[in-house]
Formats: sequence, structure tokens, C-alpha cells
Amino acid sequence: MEIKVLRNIFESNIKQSDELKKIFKNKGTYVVNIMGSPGAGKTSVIVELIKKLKDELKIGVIEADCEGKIDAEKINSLGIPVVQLNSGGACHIEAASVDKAMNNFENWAFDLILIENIGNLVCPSDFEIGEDLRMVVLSIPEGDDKVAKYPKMFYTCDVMVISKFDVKDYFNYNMQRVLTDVQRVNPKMEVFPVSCTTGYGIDKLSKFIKDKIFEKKLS
Ligand SMILES: Nc1nc2c(ncn2[C@@H]2O[C@H](COP(=O)(O)OP(=O)(O)OP(=O)(O)O)[C@@H](O)[C@H]2O)c(=O)[nH]1
Ligand SMILES: [Mg+2]
Repeated sequence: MEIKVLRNIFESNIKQSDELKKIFKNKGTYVVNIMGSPGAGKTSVIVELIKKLKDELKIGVIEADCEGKIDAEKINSLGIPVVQLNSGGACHIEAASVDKAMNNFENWAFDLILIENIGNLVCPSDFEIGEDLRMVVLSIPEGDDKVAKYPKMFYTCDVMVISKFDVKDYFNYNMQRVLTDVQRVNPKMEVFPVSCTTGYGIDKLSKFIKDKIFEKKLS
């Protein structure tokens, strides 16, 4: 019997992601896929970005977690439209999940969609979900060796947020090591140290995203 070998098992996801990209382009919507370990500070970064940008931009949020709606409730309390996806244990979301979430926003016309992926530094790196920008949030307490240990996440992302910068001095954290590893793994990576408790670095990150949104609208 002939054995069939299916090549590129992610093909249908790539197709669906490309379809979503077309829809987002037509609507002038910029989409950010926010990844990182559980507890890295993804929701906190989203909350700070919303506070900075919500008066100027129409923002929508998709939250993904294994269970529950804790993060979506935080976003909802800011008056921002949000859909919560529950993966039931799966370690990442795919383009189909984003498509499903978008169908739950009525008559949407967002300038910016922030998607918080499932907390995981491995699996989400394999899946495009219709985004323009891939952002990894890596927190100081996770340690300064993560870029070297989990390189795929870092070479498939455009932006790295080094979060919880306020606690840097409590950890034996070698920032130079992190920057050297990033330079080796992905020299094009934009790096933003931030603290969501002090607000450090949030202005710079917000401006970067705002510039990207307008670049896309003009393209
Ligand atoms: N000191 C400090 N704590 C922070 C900062 N950002 C987030 N935290 C705390 O870190 C914990 C996790 O933050 P979240 O924003 O929920 O992290 P997350 O990545 O969204 O977590 P999951 O959705 O569970 O994967 C919370 O207790 C936050 O208050 C920061 O900049 N400094
Ligand atoms: Mg979260």
C-alpha cells in the first residue's frame, strides 16, 4: 500500500491566516499577536497600551486562555470590545480561532486588534494568525537565558518586550547577555524594556505601534 506523506501540515492554517490578512488590510486594521510564557505580563502590556491609545484609536482585543475569562474581564472593564477564546488545554491559537473570534464582534471597524495568545514560549511560534506584528513578552523573572533556550519564538517575532523592568535589580539579570542572544538569533528584532507598574517604556512602545498603524493605512 502506498504511504502518503503530507507536506507542510500547517498549510491550511497559512491559507486561513492569509485570508484574514486580506480582510484586515481592506479594513485598514493593524493586528498584533502577543505571545510569551504564562504570567510574562502580556495582559498587563495590553492594558497599558489601551490606556495610552484608546482616545485616538478604535481598539479590539482577543484574549486566549485554556479556561475562563479573567483576562477578558480586565479588558472589558476598560470599555474595550473583547472576545475570550478558550482552547480547553491547547497550547496555542490558530487562524481559524481568530476568524471565529472576529465573527463575534458586531460591525467591527478597528484600527488596532491586540491578540493575546495562550501563555507558552514554544507552540505559538509555529502559527500565523493573520497578524501584522508578532510580539513576544519576556519578563525579567523568567531569566536571561530564554532567548538562547527558546530561539524559535525569538526569530519568528518582530518585537520583544522585556517586561517587569522595575524588578531587574532583584534578579541576577544580565541584560547584555539577552541583547547579544537577540542579536545572534534575530538581528532585526526591535527591543522594548517596559514596566507596567512604573509605566517605564510604555510611551515608546505605544508610539512604535501607532506609527505602524499609520504606515499600514497609508500603504
Ligand atoms: N512588578 C511587576 N509586575 C508585573 C508587571 N507586569 C505584570 N506584572 C504582574 O505579573 C503577573 C502576571 O501578569 P499578567 O499581565 O497577568 O501576565 P500574562 O502574561 O497575561 O499571564 P497569562 O495570561 O496567565 O499567561 C501579575 O501579577 C501582574 O501584576 C510589571 O511590569 N512589573
Ligand atoms: Mg494574560
